[in-house]
Amino acid sequence: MSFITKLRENNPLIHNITNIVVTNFTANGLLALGASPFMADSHEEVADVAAMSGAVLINIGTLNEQAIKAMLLAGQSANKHGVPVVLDPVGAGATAYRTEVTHRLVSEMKITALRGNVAEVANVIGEKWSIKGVDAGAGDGDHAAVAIKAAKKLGCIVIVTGKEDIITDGEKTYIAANGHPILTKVTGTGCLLSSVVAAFLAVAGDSPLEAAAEALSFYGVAAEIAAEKTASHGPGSFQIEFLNQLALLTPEEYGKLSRIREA
Ligand code: ATP
Ligand code: TZP
Ligand code: MG
Ligand code: MG
Repeated sequence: MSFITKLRENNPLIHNITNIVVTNFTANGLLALGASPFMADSHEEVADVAAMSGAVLINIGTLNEQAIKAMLLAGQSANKHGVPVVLDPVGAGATAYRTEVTHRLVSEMKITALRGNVAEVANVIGEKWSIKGVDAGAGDGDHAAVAIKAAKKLGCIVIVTGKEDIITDGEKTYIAANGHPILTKVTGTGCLLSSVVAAFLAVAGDSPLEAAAEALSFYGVAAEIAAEKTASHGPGSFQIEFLNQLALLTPEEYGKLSRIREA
């Protein structure tokens, strides 16, 4: 059975501590996919919410000290209860603060999967890669090499996205080639993707790397269909159609269009 089928059958609860830009889009994207989003960031409840969830998503897009404390409480509770944790290190490397907070998060909790653009992932492991705010800067290094190095260093799954997506645990590596450049014209498509990875990890069983790879590929196929359907319109129409396709894309159609390979 594909992971998307399991996800839609199980409707996993996904705890999100995310940024103020993408909260609504993330909740709608998870609902469309077949998961059950729960946005909760009060210190009083995050440990309880993490413990009852299928996975936890931590996203540092709009950081503040209150949020950091909530992230640590949620992540540590998830670790205690065997709940997978996904970290999206938005803008790591853009400011010293973001880099330091990311280092603190990865050292004070066990991350199941790290998902970012190549600049963010490189900066998490102390490698220099230019970054412009929350967007990956120019650079022509080897994305797979950065991902594999990060996975080995952090001891978790690492997902580096861009034109092609790299999904690796440091030993085995998948490359997902679906997707569309218009994704870069809608804010939060990276952030929603990290929550989608969390939803797939919630139903991954013993195969988290394969579930994460399917998450990337499924997301990319949905984007391709949405881009084709709204080709004569702009990013606004694409954003809505993309939500539609996250809900409508069948496992069969996904199977036909998926372009994923082992590196
Ligand atoms: P950034 O801020 O650098 O855009 P991000 O966090 O938004 O980073 P992306 O790397 O843009 O994340 O990835 C989000 C989605 O967009 C992924 O599914 C990825 O495959 C897709 N994507 C990004 N760039 C391209 C591209 N040039 N062609 C096809 N798909 C892309
Ligand atoms: N500023 C802080 S968080 C954020 C912006 C624009 C959203 C970033 O979303 P994504 O998915 O990384 O493009
Ligand atoms: Mg993007
Ligand atoms: Mg991002």
